Amino acid sequence: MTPNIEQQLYTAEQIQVLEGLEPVRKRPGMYIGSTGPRGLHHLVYEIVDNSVDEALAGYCSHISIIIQADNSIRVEDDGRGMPVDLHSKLKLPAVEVIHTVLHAGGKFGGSGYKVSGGLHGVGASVVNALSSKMVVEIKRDGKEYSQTYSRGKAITALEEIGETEKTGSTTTFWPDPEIFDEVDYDFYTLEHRLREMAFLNRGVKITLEDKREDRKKKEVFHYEGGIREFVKHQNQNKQVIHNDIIYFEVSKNEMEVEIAMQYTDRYNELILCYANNINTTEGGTHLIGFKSALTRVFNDYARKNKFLKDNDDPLTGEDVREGLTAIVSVKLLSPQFEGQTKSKLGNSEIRGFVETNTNEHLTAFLEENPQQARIILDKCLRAARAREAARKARELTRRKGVLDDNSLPGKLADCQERDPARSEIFLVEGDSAGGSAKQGRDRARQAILPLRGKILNVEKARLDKILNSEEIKNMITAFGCGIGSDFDLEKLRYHKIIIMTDADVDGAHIRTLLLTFFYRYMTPLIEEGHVYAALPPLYQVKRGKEIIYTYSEREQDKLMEKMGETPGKIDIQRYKGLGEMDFHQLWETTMDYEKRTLKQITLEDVAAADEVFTTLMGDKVAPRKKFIEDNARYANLDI
Ligand code: 0RA
Repeated sequence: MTPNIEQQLYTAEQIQVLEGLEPVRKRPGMYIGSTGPRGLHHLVYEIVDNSVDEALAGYCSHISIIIQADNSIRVEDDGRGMPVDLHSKLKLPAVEVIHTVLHAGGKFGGSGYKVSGGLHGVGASVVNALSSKMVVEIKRDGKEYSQTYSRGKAITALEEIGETEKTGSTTTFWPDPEIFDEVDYDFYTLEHRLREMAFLNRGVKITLEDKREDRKKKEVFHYEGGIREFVKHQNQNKQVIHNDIIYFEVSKNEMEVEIAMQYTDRYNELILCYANNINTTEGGTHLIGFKSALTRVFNDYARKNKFLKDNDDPLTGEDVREGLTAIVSVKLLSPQFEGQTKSKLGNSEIRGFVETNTNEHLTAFLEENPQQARIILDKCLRAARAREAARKARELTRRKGVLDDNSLPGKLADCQERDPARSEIFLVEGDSAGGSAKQGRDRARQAILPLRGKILNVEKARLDKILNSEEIKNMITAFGCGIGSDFDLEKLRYHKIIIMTDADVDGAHIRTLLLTFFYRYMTPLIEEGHVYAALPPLYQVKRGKEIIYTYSEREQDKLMEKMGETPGKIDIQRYKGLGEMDFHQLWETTMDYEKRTLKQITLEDVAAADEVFTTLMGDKVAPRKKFIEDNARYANLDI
């Protein structure tokens, strides 16, 4: 059957719509992940990525990012300037095609080695689609050009606006308030990613400046040492156990691997891996290659140099990674990203490439540096002995039933519900608040586990000791999903784990200890968003029969201001702890599904989290003091 004219027109129109940027505006999440803060910041990375590509091609040395007073973003580079010549088919300047046609990036020949790519090169056109306004200025061939776009379309032609000796590209964009929940950039989020970019692309100078009122600030990221300085940065608050950062870089067959590593006296490992500057948090072939090489090289060296006797068991992967900080960065032509969040590298050729080169260079390092090799090997052997002790401790506790879910701790007041998705558990500071919580709760769906005082700082203990801590054992049994390498999220008995501590320094400390434990030993709990902090009120304000609770100093100030307008006797109570509330008040203010505020704990970034936890929980005092001072003003708002 021949389609009628209406159908034909409809089809033609559809095709046109698909070529433009309408789909991006219709389903922004598909292109930038979300329309929340993450997506908003992602726009910046897309634009910066293009300038980084220009830097990697060897034409650009400085990239400047400015958060302007109106929350628009200006990205300037000193590269060749985007191409302005006419596209042969579309009869439009190349720069216009780059900004108004989806997937236009990389089509204009030339730079060749295209390595970066945020959500993989969707780039400038997507940012244009999601901006109420975008201005691109180009300096090249002695001239200066400008073109303005809005919501995916060019709204001016490309104009010549002057003459210049310089070259480069500048993009300014205003994220569309029709698309984004809130347009407010966070300096620290940008700072973190841009510093990372500067580490990963040594020599490129990236500056970030905040020009907003009361938030003025400027940072420069420029690392001639590249990822060596990245390792140094990650280890700055840790005790390193040997002097040199082990480093190598190999480029062959259109693949590139760069690795930097150094051991600390910690018990946990931090391996950050990247493919084309993208943080592959789910790992992949590069990580597998690196890990296999590591285990093999240390075992070979240990046997050969009699650190291990003939009948000793080999060192495990965990033994040789204890305390390791490493950056694994690969670059390749067509990266394949897999996994749930498209952050797992799939290219099989990379595995052998990384493995072979790590074997070769790490072996050479150990042979050339016997003293440092000895220090690292001693650490591996201690880890192996501790692993054996932990295995015994675990077996013991398992036999006693601590790690099974059929013997719940005595202190736990469990809920009746058996569906984890409908169940929650409150971890409550202190037995007295625990008592009120047990009385006030919704028995059907809320379980209570009181915690006595400070829990063990897992940052300073190995697994065998951790498994002997009463509070920690109670949590493991109550949650039901094991710990460390045995952890199984499927078995989690409550989908909400709610930390309820006093709104004071001790409360914050206990909360941090708990988060450290979850982060190190039950990471998926945080990754999957199961951990929350309850927000108890700071004040109760009574006037006549009216009772109002406030949850921050700011809220309290506002209320006082408002109440000041109408006279009457006001009675203010400041809560020092949860224990001062009776069970009814505790329910009403902090536990009632309808009225409470929960703050979900997210793990935006493993590297940043590792830094914070190390600073707050590790043993160097000066950086901790500085961190607390720097962040004191957020203490009541943020975790
Ligand atoms: C010349 C040719 C090509 C790109 C550029 C210059 C260029 C693009 C951008 C984007 C931001 N800053 C820039 N600086 C230069 C084409 C290269 C290709 O698409 O493969």
